[in-house]
Amino acid sequence: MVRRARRAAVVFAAGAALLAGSAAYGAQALERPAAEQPGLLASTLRDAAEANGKWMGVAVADGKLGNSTYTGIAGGQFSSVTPENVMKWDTIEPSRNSFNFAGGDRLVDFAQAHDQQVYGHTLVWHNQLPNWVSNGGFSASELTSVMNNHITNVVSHFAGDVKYWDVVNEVFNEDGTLRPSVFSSTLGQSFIATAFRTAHAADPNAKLCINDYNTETANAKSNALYSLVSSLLSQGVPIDCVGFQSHLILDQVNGSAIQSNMQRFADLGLEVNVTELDIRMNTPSDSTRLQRQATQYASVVDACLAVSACGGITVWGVSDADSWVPNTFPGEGAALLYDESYQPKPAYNGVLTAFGGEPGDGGDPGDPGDPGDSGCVGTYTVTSHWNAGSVVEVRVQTSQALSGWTVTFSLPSGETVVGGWNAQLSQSGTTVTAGNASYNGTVAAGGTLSFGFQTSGGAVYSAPQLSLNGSACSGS
Ligand code: 9MR
Repeated sequence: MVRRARRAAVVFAAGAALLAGSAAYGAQALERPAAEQPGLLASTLRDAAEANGKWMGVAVADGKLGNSTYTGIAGGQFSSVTPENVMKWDTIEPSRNSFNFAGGDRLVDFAQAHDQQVYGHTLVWHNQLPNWVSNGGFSASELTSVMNNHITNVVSHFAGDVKYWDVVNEVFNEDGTLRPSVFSSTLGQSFIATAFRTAHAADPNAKLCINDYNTETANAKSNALYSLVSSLLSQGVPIDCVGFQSHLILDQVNGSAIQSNMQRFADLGLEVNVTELDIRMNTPSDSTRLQRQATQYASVVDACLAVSACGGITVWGVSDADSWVPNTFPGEGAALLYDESYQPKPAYNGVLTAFGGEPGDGGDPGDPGDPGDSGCVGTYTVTSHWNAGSVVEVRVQTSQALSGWTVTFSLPSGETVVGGWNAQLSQSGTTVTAGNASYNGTVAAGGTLSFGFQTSGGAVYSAPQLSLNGSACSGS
């Protein structure tokens, strides 16, 4: 019954027996007309950003790198990755002069496999700082040597692989005074210049940034940041960029104020980047707030587009299931571009269209040789069905080369995948995720991937929306 020579590891076991005993009532091809495709997407976020000379980044959680849905989106949609945690001091130098680069190396490997830059985060920060540093009782000269040793080892290890470094992170209080930390209280403000000089010596080619939150618009904190970087520049300190974290709140996003604030830093000759963007709201979300969120995300993209020195935008996590927000602000969340089932939200479209990606069928989605603007053409064919199940074949043509893929779609409630081939299938509620098998993850631009599965619990009689690596496909 299952006619594939090669079968991937199958998560579900019951399929073959069920199929062997079932009657097939004839093949029926169900294809979704292009006109019914919701959210036809012009291209990936990374391609849309790149068309404007910008990069589009995402914070990557080391613990999620085994999840093919997650990696499909992180690798397919973004051109820059920031380690969410694994390059912080507590991970990388947990005890004095003992370095753990494993997580950072994994991220670099991931980036290189997906043709991405790495945005290093972060060398000197009061948070996620091990006790041996914060409570070490070091003299000024000892602490300088501890800090310089950390920076030198980390930056040297990743030299050539990490393009940007957040050298210092969150050094200001909200009122613009220097934040108390072991560094500022032992060394005063001079630790900042020292950190930049040491990082530059370890990798003269890395772009060195200062990063902070609540500095996106003009206020006491961003004014202090402005004074600091002006003074660093006048002393010849090697600083290249300012990162505006941009942990924003729905309905408190002022795109033009963000733009003019970015511009004043750009006018100092610095690159300016949006480094940790999310826009949180009270949860549960609803469609009107998600639409407003999309508009507000777009206004941040517009600000970056309007400032030529804006290098790009990083969002702080792939999906709402990965975000730091609900843990820190109970009752808030829904802050990212993908929902908790890794489906693109209106905000995804907002970012894509702001970068000039164009929803619609630009190409001819009816032509299997032309994936059109959506980047992929999906075909969902029920090759046979009976009272309690069906056999389905899925084909997705891609406009761009893939090194690993994830196809997602929904089944009606009660419909369960019970076996499959040429993909690693899993199901959560009504959402089915099909990740590539070990042997078919590489697909050339214009090529087609295919896999199949059996269902039980009622047959599918209408073809669902297929998404490839997080982007909705048009139908063939
Ligand atoms: O997202 C990060 C979360 O997983 C960590 O638990 C947290 C610990 O401080 O740090 C989060 O990332 C922060 C980033 O490193 C700096 N800016 C604020 C981010 C959100 O807290």
